[in-house]
Amino acid sequence: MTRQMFPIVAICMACAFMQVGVVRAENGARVYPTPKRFEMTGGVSSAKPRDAKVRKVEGLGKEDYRIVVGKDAITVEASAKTGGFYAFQTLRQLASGGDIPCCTVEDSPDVPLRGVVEGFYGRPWGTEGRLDLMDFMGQYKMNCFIYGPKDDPYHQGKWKELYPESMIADFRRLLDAARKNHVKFYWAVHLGDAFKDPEPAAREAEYAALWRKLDSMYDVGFRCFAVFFDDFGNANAELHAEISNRVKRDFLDRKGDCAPLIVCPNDYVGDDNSKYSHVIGEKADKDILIMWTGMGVCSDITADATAKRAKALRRTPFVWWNWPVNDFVRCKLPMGRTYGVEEYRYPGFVSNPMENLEASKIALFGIADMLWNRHDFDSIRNWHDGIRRLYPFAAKAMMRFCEHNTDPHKEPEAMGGFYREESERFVAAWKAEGKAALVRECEENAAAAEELSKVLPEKAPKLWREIRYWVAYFGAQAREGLAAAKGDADAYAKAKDEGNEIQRQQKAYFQSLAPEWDRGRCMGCVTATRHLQKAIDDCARAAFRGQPEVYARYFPTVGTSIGTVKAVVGKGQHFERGEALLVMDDILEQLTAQPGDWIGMKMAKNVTFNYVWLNFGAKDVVDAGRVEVSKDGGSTWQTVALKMEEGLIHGHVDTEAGFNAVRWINTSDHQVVFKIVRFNVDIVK
Ligand code: LOG
Repeated sequence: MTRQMFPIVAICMACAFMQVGVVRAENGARVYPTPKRFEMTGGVSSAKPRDAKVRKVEGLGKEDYRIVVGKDAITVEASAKTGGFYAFQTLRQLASGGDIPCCTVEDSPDVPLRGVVEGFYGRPWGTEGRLDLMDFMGQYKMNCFIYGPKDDPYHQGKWKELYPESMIADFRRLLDAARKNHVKFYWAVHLGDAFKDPEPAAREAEYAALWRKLDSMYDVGFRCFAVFFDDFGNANAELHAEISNRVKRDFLDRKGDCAPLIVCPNDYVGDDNSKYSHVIGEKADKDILIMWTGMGVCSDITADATAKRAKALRRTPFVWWNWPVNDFVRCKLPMGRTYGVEEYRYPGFVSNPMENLEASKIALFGIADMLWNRHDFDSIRNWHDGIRRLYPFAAKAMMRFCEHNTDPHKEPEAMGGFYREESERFVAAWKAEGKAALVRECEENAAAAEELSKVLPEKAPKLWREIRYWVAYFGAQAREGLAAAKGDADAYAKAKDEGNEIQRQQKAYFQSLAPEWDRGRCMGCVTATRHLQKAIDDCARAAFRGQPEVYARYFPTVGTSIGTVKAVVGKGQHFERGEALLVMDDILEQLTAQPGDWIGMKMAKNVTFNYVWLNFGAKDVVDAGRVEVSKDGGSTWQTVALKMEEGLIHGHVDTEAGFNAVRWINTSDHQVVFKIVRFNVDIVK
């Protein structure tokens, strides 16, 4: 057999091997993603990965490879450069513990397109983040990155405008990094409700703008494209199929060197019950990949639901998995294990992560493994190994932090059942032992928070920048728990105030970084909300029963008659309580109030207010109702006259009156659709 070296593999090996010391796997020879066949043949090799002989062979897929590590030689077989590159990634991990063990490896991926969609709302990752991600993806054999951050105006909104020069230069760097890591870098355009004017001339003008934009991206070097229609009112499946087909036929096919088109439809949720999915499935060309998020926006991905959706779409859906995205609960960090996806022959599968890229890597480490080799995927082992590998200097403390920070939902039962197990070990202990378990958990959590705050700033500065307020809050929460368990009112108040102060600082930090459009979306930070916080609150209520003033000032509540609000507001997390201010966080969901529907807040015990500020952003909503206040926590209400300006209602209420609840009520005879931009009161000192 003729021996052919792939120059690219040789170059990669030379440059990447200089980094070997960085990738210190503490778990011996385990390779991630788990190879399909891995056999130790005994002893260690004297050969180094750079000595590997690479042989081109026929009969293997482009990403497949074989490795034989013998006593004094290493051979690699692959049919294409990507296989060689992946073989090298495997060797690099094998070499991370020093000598390479003698072994044979035979490997190939399950899912053809595996990776990440940058598809969340919030601050896009930026070029440095994406460059770093390209290396991470190469290392863990992910091959598909879709660029579609909701808050890049050139992707959505102002998509007709061309990117400024500086961003073009950044894209070139990114494409280069993607190529080196064998990642297909898709650029997605979000068409929103463009093309809605059915006049042929208007349609053609939209197409002309689209070709101009796509051409400009092609000239930058993009060969992989996607079109998004998600989260807009216009659910016209015929139109979306037509646009998709024209992008494919009149743009991609004519260019001749582009990857198959990926489309995120307007209806991307559910099984075969959606008319839209049947229509787009029937009309869109068969080789267009159509995305789907599962039975809910965030959901487990079952084989049964996939098969049903496939029937409607006339093709297997390309999964857009909304995990570990947190744009709808930016106060939380989902850092739990990867599970809930059933085996299926998906043509592609991408994860939509958090805007906290570094903190998302634990999930991505799991997803990479799951997509490569489903059969040998061990969710728990992967999670532990991922944490050990990414943060070996603080693995135990990180594990504890992650264990308590996994659930992205406020009220998981209302989210189609998709919730992530959180604090499971503690829950079992709490049931069996009660307070003793809480004390033990909180002592260890406090120690973990302290250790992380000592180690991470130096060893993992990028992660630290993202999670430091959560780590601090985790510590304060632990002290709150200890104080509640002891019944120490002073310590409890101190810890609570400390937690509030950390949340305040997190918001200030967030807002210092956030562009104008994002400032209002800040939610502070919370940890271990699903079980641990509830146990702490129960304990506090019991401990301070005779003195409600101790804890009651920390428990304001949202009151409402609107079902969707009931579903999204969790206890206590929805408030920022400053010295003189109580703010209800904005609620991302669009709300509908029928005549008589109301939404309001009730102060904690002994707290009263004297100023109300309510921003709905729209005048017609303000005109449809009025503000009422109550002195008895909402049993009886009285109307107050406030100023109304455009979307705002605000003004003083009598300081002496002792008002402790406030609500807005729809007094019109029609329903109103609205968003709460801001709802706050000034607290009387
Ligand atoms: C958006 C996505 C967002 C995610 C989670 C899709 C296809 N689109 O409900 O941009 O990050 O939910 O909030 C979405 O999932 N829509």
